[in-house]
Amino acid sequence: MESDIGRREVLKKGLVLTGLAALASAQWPLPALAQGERLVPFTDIPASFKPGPPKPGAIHFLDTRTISSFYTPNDDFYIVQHYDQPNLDLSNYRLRITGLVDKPMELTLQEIRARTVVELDAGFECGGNAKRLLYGLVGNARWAGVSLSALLKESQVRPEGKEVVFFGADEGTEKIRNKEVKQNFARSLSIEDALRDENLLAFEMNGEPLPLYHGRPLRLVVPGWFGVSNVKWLTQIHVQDDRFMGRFMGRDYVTLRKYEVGGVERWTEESVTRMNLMSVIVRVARTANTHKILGFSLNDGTPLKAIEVKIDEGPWQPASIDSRSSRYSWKMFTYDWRDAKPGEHTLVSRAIDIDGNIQPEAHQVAEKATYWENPGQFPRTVMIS
Ligand SMILES: Nc1nc2c(c(=O)[nH]1)N[C@H]1C(S)=C(S)[C@@H](COP(=O)(O)O)O[C@H]1N2
Ligand SMILES: [Mo]
Repeated sequence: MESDIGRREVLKKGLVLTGLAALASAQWPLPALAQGERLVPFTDIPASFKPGPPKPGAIHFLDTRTISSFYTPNDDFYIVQHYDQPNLDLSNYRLRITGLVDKPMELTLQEIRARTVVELDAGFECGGNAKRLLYGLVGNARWAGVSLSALLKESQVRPEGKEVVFFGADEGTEKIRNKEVKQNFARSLSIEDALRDENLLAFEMNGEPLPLYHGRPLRLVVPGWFGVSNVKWLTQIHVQDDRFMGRFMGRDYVTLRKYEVGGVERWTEESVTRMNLMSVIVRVARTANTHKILGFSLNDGTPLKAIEVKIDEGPWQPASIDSRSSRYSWKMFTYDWRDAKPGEHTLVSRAIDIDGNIQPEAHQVAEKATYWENPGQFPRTVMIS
C-alpha cells in the first residue's frame, strides 16, 4: 500500500515535468497510464470545476480525472469541514464516554491505541457530492483504529441507552431564532447502528497518523455511510435515551424528497445516512484501437452484482471490477472499448447490487428539493480523434 502511494508521487512529478499525461510503470495494475496510453479529454468539464491543492479552512476535492491508485493519497483525499480545523494538543487529548453508561471513561491516545487495532478499507463521499465537481468529494483509504462497539461494550451502555452522539472539538457560532449559540460539530447513530462491528475510531489513514484536516488525532469511520457521519476531531461520545437533533442531523444534511408513504405522495425529510448505490466514469485512456474507460462505484456495503457501461445508444456491457475491492472500499472498474469511431460519444455507467437495485437514471431519482444525495447515472462525453 505504501508503495502504491510512493508510485503515485512519481506519477505526479511526471505530470509536472512533461505538462502532459505522464507515463507510469507498466506493473501498475489497474488505473495508471500504461506505456503508450494517452488520456482522452472529456468535453463535459463544468466551468466550476477548478480543483486545487488543500488549503487551510477550505473545501478540497479530488480531481477524479487523475485517480491512479486504489488508496487515495492523504493529500488528495477530499476535505470538508463546517467550522474550524482544530489543531488539538495530543498530550492533553482525551476521549470521554459519557451519559447512559455504567462505566464512564476518559481515555488518552495511548490508552486508546493499547486496545486491539483493526484495519479496514473504506471509501466515502460527501452527501453534497455532485456533477459540477465531477464527483470529487470522494476518497478511499485504509483506516486503522479501534472498534467502537468494543469500547461501547466496555463502557457498559445501560438498557435505556438508545442513541450515541459523537462530538467533534470544532466549534462554530450559529444564529438560531435570532440567538447566537456556540455548537460543536456532532452527529449521532442509533445504538444498533453504533454497535455494528465495522465502525472504527480511527487514528491512522493509509499507514500514517491521521492528518490534521482529516480529524487528528481521532475520527469516527462508519463504513458504508456518507462522509458526514465520520466525525473528525472526536472528543466525546455521549449515550442518551432520545434522538439527537443537532444541526447536522436535523437541519443540515437533510434530504427533502418526494416519496410514496403508504400510498400517499408526501414530501419527507430524512437525515443523510447510508450511501446510495452510485457509479461514475472518471477517465478514458487510449492505446492503439482500445479506449480503457475507468470509473468507481460506492454504496452502503451491499455486495454488487455488476457494474455496466453503455456507449451512445449501445447495450449495457459488463465492466471488470478491481480485485482489490472489498465490502466498504470503493470499487474501481474498467471497460475496454474497442474500435471507437472518431467524433463525440456519450459514455455512462450503472451499478447493480445483489438485491437487484439498479443505479437509476438522473430523472428516475425521487424528486428532491435539496442538493444532498445525487446518485443518478452521470453520462460523460468524450471526443475521439
Ligand atoms: N468534526 C467534524 N467532523 C466532520 C465534519 C466537520 O465539519 N467537523 N464534516 C463532515 C463531512 S460533511 C464530511 S463529508 C467528512 C469529510 O471528511 P474528510 O474531510 O476527512 O474527507 O467529514 C465529516 N466529519
Ligand atoms: Mo459532507
